[in-house]
Amino acid sequence: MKSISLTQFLIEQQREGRINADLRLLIEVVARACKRISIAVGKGALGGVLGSAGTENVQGETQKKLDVLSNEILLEANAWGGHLAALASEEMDDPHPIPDRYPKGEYLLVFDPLDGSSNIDVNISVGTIFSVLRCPEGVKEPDEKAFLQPGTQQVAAGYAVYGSSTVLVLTLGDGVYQFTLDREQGNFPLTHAKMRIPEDTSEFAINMSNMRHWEPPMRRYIDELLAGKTGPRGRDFNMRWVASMVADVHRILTRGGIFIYPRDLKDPGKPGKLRLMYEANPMAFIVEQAGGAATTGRERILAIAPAQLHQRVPVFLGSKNEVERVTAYHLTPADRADAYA
Ligand code: P6P
Repeated sequence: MKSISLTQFLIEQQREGRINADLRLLIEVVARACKRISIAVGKGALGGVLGSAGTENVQGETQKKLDVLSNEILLEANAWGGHLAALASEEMDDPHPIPDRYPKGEYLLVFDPLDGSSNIDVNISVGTIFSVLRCPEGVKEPDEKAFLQPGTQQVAAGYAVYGSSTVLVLTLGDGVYQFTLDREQGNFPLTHAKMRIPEDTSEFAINMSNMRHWEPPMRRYIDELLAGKTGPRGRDFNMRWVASMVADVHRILTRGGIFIYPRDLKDPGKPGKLRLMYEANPMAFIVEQAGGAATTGRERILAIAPAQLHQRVPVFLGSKNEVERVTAYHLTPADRADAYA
């Protein structure tokens, strides 16, 4: 059966009253920006955009040239359409206003323009993550406070993975859809509809080098997985870690698994590495829409009331039964550690 394009999918969603014209335009503009980023990333060393930009972002991380370029592509693509009130990005300290020469719209777009960018120079998949919120009623000049809404307020979320193929994964609140870039036509045909994450899995994703810094429930959970057939789980597990959240999450969306970036005691003041507004929230929305679960180990990610635009949280997401198990371990008082055997 001939698949429909992203444009036709969005028009049908609008006809069904699920989205309005501005949100349709927003998604199409972001998809076109992701296509441009895919082209830039795909040039690799030939594009003259590998390596460091010689600058740091608000996270104190060295920016890659492609981080800066991807951010600029998304800002430029979203400036003129009249669908946004403001934008915010991992790469910018503060929200970015829509230039006065253009009309403003009702939506806020917050994004990580190039997630996993430390992998660019070694040709490992990277991606773009985005989240769409409504601008609060009556707010004409949205500041950081306008963005500080719990993840349950998202009207859309998605990511692109620039890998062996370029895929765009999207939820509008009624299931998860995957579109694959047709490089000859330049469009995004729908290739997977209503994606579901298996509730059980034997595959986990975590950076094991931080093990000595983990909290006890985290140690317990991973030790049990590593014990495999000989341990309390009674079966062997497999491990993957791409160090690009988009790539790990896309694998989990496609075949199941659990992705974990826990808080660790290496830096007790830091609640985790990943950022709530433009990594954890959009991915949690997508994962829950696909039948998975997403917590901080102690609470549902989408329920968190954000305090800062760039705040970090621990992330446990993926196959529902595994996320529930490891969350239960974190919520079980230490003296009853065997309670969830
Ligand atoms: P580590 C990439 O920098 C990122 O933000 C996520 O995409 C990825 O999951 C994580 O950090 C990798 O972190 O500590 O393993 O390099």
